[in-house]
Amino acid sequence: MRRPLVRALTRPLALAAAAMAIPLVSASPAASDGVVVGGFPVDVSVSPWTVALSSRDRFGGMRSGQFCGGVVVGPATVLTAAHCMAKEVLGSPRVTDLTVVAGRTDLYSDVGREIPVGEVWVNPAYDSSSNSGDFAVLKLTEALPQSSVIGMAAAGDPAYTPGTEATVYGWGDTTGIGSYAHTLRAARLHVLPDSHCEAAYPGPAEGTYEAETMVCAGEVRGGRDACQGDSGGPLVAQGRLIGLVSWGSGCGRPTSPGVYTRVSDLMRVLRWDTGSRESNETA
Ligand code: 4AZ
Repeated sequence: MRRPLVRALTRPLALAAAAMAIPLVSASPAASDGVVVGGFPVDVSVSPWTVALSSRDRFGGMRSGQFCGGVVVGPATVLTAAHCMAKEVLGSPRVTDLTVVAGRTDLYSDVGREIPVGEVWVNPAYDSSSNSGDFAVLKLTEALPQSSVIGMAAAGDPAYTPGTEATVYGWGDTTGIGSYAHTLRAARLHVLPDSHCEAAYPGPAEGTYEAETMVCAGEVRGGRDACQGDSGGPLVAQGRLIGLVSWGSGCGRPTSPGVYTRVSDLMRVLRWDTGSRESNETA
């Protein structure tokens, strides 16, 4: 089902963005992703960098139109999963009301802010068959406060060390069978050795784990995991962003850990200056 891997692309964001049309592509029904099995409720004030991606036109207004998660990494810069921007998710023709919902714990409420997305840049090296390079950058039309921004863990950061405690956040499926949360939830997990995901996802049938571009996280006994609807949301360790919810086989299964987009690899692709909180794109 998922094929071998691809190359990683090191094109600067500004150039790549200029070269691409950045359409808000389209997609399919709510076949999107969800999060957090085995988690607990949290208020968004404890993780203000966790945002919901929304399109009411496509997903309806009930849960504020939420269909994926996102992470604020600069006042007007949000990361999400590339697969959240796929036409299978957003439908075709593309949605025109893509917004980021910030500061809203309960999607049934109207607390917080809804900020229209101005530009979408999908990693051109994203491979939908292997899920390698699963990230996209959204530029917001209004800035969020610096207090909403989380720092990213660069290559070599100890936060990536297997055994490190990590937390994933989202409004996704809490059961694995389509019970989407309307209030934000979090689950405590651990960074797992790459060998766990290499064993779980050795090849096409279940997907292929690629250590350079992905992070393996979960619990050896299962139970706690991201799930459908959580995609694009944050995996945080030691106060820094290490992953974006990307894929996995089912949710919370003991031998099928969650797979996350590796943030240090994404920083390399974006040529993100670790000394600053905005990408070179804005320089
Ligand atoms: C999904 O479909 C998805 N258990 C996200 C994360 C995981 C599985 C599926 C990991 O978006």
